[in-house]
Amino acid sequence: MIQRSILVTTLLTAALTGPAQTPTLREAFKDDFLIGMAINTRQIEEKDPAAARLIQQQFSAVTPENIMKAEIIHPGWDVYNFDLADKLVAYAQKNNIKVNAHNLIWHSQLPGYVHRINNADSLRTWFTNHITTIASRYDGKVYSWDVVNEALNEDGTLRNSVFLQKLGPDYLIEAFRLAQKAAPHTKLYYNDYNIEQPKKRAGAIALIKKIQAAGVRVDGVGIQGHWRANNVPMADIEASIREFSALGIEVMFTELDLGVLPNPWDNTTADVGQTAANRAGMNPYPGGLPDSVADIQAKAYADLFRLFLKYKGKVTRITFWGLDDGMSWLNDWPIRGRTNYPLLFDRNYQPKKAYFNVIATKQQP
Ligand code: 9MR
Repeated sequence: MIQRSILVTTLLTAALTGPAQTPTLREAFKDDFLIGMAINTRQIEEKDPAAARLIQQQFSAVTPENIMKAEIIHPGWDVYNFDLADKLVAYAQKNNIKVNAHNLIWHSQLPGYVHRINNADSLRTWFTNHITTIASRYDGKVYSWDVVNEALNEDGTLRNSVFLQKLGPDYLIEAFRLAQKAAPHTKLYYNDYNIEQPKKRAGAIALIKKIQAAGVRVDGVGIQGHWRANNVPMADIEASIREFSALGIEVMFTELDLGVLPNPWDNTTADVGQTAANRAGMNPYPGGLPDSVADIQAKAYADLFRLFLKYKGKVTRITFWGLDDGMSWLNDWPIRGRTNYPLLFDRNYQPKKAYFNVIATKQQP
């Protein structure tokens, strides 16, 4: 009897001091910044009740991982497929979650017919119709747009995309001008990876200044944040927050994940066009995340959140690129079929050590 009551007391104490008492991400950071995640089709359709509950409890913002990209939302010259995006807007309204729409102009995941347009006038017509039709439909329904995604090379010059080739360098100003007209109530952002790195950052700053100088609205910049847990460029990230916010715009971390697997290259990229073959040693943790690696990741996430809190007000949103480790794109990129662990929730939707460390940055800043 005595033993049983000790057990009950122990369980009760665990319940009170354990995860049940831990605030959720959206609660913990409610006075600091939005906390977002990249949402996929199954999650928008609430096919999995456990995932639906977790998203609703933990996140104050969502970014559609794929369904608002041109290839899905605008599959033919005159054909738009708004079904899933409309569902997403309804889902977000119901759950009091903000939508960052992703994205209007990106060289990747373009539908095939766009690649076959070979004269500049037709591409300009497509560009104008695409931005105007989609941005106006969701004005006032989504909170923000990634207007242009990944327009820069690593050296800060403009990527040689179909848009640069056919429309010239001012296509970026034009994209924001069209978005501003079509979506006057929606925040407009430029989004890219590695723009915390000095050369690419300088290119992004020049680009934003050029848009501003043209009298066109740009409200913020999204630094994607696909980094490795053992190598997060903290000094570059801090310099970027300062330099971008000095332009009078919001700074966001829009696709955060901290991978733990070996890099097949010696550079860092998030270019989905670059892939690598599998080879021995490239998938070291198929059976589970070792504690020593979980500790490195948890510390890296905590260091990052302490930095984000230092700049709250300038940093306005942190979005994770996925809900749980099982869903992450990093299981299949740059090498297919690996087992990665980049997020705060494990494959069973349980919070990881990194999650508790992130929350603790609020409790012991
Ligand atoms: O996570 C997305 C993955 O499901 C898609 O297959 C991929 C295709 O291009 O795009 C991924 O998301 C990318 C995002 O839209 C832009 N930045 C890089 C992201 C990871 O590749």
